[in-house]
Amino acid sequence: PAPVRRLDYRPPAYLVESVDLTFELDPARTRVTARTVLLPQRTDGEAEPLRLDGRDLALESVRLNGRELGPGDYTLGADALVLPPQAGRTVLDVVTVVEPKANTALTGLYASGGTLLTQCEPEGFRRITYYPDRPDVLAVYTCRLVADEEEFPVLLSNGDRRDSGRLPDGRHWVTWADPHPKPSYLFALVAGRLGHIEDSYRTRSGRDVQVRVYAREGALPRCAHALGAAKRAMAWDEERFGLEYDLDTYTLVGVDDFNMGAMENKGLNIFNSLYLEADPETATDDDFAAVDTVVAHEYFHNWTGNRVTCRDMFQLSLKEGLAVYRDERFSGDLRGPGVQRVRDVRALRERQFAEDAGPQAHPVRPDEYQEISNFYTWTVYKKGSEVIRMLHTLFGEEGFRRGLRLYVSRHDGQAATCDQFVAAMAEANGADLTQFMRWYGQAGTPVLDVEPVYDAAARTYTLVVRQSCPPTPKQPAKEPLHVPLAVALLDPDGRRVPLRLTHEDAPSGTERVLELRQPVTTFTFADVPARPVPSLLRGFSAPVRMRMPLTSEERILLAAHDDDPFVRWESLHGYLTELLLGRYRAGDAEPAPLPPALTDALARLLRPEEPEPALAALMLELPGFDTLFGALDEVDPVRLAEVLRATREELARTLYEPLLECHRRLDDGRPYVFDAERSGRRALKNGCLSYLAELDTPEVAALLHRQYERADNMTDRLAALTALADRGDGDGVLEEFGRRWREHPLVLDKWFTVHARSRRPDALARVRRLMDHPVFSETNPNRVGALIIAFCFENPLRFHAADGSGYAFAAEQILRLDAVNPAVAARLAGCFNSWPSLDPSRRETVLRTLQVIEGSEGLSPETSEIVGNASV
Ligand code: B3K
Ligand code: ZN
Repeated sequence: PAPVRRLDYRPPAYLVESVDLTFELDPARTRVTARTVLLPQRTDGEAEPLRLDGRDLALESVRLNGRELGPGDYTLGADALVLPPQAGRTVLDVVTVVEPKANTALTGLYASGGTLLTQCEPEGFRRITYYPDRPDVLAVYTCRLVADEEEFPVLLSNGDRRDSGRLPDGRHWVTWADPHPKPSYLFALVAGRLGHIEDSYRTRSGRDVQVRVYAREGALPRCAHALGAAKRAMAWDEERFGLEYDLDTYTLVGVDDFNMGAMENKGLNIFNSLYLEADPETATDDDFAAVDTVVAHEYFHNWTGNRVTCRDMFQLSLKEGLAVYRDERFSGDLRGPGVQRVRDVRALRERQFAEDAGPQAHPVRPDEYQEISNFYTWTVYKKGSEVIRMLHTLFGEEGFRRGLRLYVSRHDGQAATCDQFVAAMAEANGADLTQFMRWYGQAGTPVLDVEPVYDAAARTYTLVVRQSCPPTPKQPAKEPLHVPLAVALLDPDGRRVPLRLTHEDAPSGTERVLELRQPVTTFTFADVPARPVPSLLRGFSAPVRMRMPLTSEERILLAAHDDDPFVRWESLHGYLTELLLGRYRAGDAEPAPLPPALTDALARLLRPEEPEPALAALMLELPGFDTLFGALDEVDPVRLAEVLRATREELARTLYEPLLECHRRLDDGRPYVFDAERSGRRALKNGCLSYLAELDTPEVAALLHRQYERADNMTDRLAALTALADRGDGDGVLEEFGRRWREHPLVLDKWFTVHARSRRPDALARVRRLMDHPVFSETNPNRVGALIIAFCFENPLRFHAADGSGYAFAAEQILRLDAVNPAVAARLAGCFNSWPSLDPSRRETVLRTLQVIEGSEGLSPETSEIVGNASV
């Protein structure tokens, strides 16, 4: 199919004044009656045909301005209903029938257990009725839901509840009205037998908002944390940006079958239950934190996404990058900004950098797509957030806030573009961001090569910074970017040096944001009494790879003394990365012993004096497989995984006593509470446990089993289970966990994943067996994610097995799942994106596998696009 191109954008030929929907809900056959009032837009020349999007709909009837139309009056295609041009205000009544129960793609109207619900972003509304399904058509909606009262006591839609009543046949109805004009992708309904918990929130201007969380009755006791998160997010957005909620009710609903994490439908946010349910017994600290982040993310969309929406789907990062930026800041305020920053940077570098270096690389604002649902990517979300963070770095808190306020007030009620967002930022700060806009258009991860020169006689310190960016698909050549580079210089004792550039009269501050615009930029600092240690890219001030010659001593100094948490982490991480890459490159040669300076630095993290255990836990972790993989060519992934494992074991042996001691000290028996301090201590404690599990001593075995048995919370229990899973003595515990949680799919997912990631030689055989487990279901994205996707993405050792069994498994599952849920199959198909960096023999196997998938009949457009890009 021909791709959709950003530059082909044309304003809509018809706008919509209002939409009135009636749903006669039935899991097998739901009738949808839609009255749409349309207004033609072209005053110049001829009016255009009235084209309404629609997919997989049974059309029952069409009336145009009250007159019933026959098949001769319109054209009905596979993806549109086209009527002749209309000159004036047009009232269209369309009746369609859809089959929610048969809809396993989980887009449009579908069933999750006994609940009926919709997912419309990006193009699900066209699977409900014929409509101009594009984000720049904003309309006011009313929605009447009619359903059996027994089966569907709760009937929800956007906006405020207006009216309700009973019908003589046992059905009841509820009418909802949403006063805020919205694009169709923000429409939603939920119908089911659900309970709720609630609280109220008083906005800054004194309005009371009912905040409710709906879920299955049995899940309600686990929803209190999400309800609290919603209120925290509401308060945060008022405090930070002066943005208040705008309806009388704010409703969150959790469902078990959902393609993504959640969806920001106006006033009716719908969540994958994974991001709504959390209690100490069933959820880990990371799960609790994820609930905070995802709830806040959807809430923040109310202004950045809903009140101001996107002109077209190419502008997706306008709302997603911004909502991610806002949820990261929110989470940073909850758990400590430094720790949050390191976690966010780590995720970006492991996932987005890989995406940007592979066959699916695309700009933050893509230029073309075949399937927009494939563009909810790390790049659009996470790199998009980094681009916005750079604006914050350039303008500071106040300047950024001014820019955001201007953007929101100027475009409230509109469908906007990335250009308009950046224009508001520029205008509010009197800045020229023309060059900065390239961050939106240019794919690939830029590289900064930094060359430091210290001149002792002149007491100057010079940084020569060269920027470049590797070619990406369809973008062979790149232009220089506008890059903020945050720097400080440390003296040999780790103290910051006052900064004065040679052309300045006096020093100002000890931390600066330097701005790069040219391919090569030189900064010379004056009055530098001794060779300093540079602390560069502080806070990860730009999403780049930085190469800088630092000695091991300098890295250790930064890791110990820098006051920037990112630089502390990065210095050690860089050191460990070099070490591991060196060991991999050395092949079979006996590795040099670990340098004592490094093991001492790691040991220091385990001492009681370490001020931030959460950061220490992050610093203690070895670089992930994907980070190392991304730095190599012609990789043998099995050998790389083995280097990682062997180094972990060696570290555990070297640091045995300090690891045990740190674990003992932090295992303080206090009852579980989820907060930043306690979860940080648990992270460090369990980091120690995970290293120790590499060793086969009776002491370690006892420790693991004791923690598993005595844990009063899932964080500690899962840590012990994970550590035991690769060991000979782990089987009993694995079995116990599976039995204990067999009624609880979200917890069983953790168990599936432990099996999927296991280093054991029979990991794939066990994954296959678990696909027959009564709780596993190929129609549930969480189950598939926990077992099949986890194996293909997170078990490099077994996925890349030399006999090709992992690749064959992936291909078989992609084809099977594609018929069930193309979005899930397309996600899984991404497991082959890394093939260009594999060794020649695996490369060949992957290419052959991709060809087989590509050549299969009836492949969905979603999966075709991913596989097609990968095999070019
Ligand atoms: N905006 C939704 C994305 C839904 C896309 C489904 N294919 C979730 C979010 O980012 O908030
Ligand atoms: Zn979002």
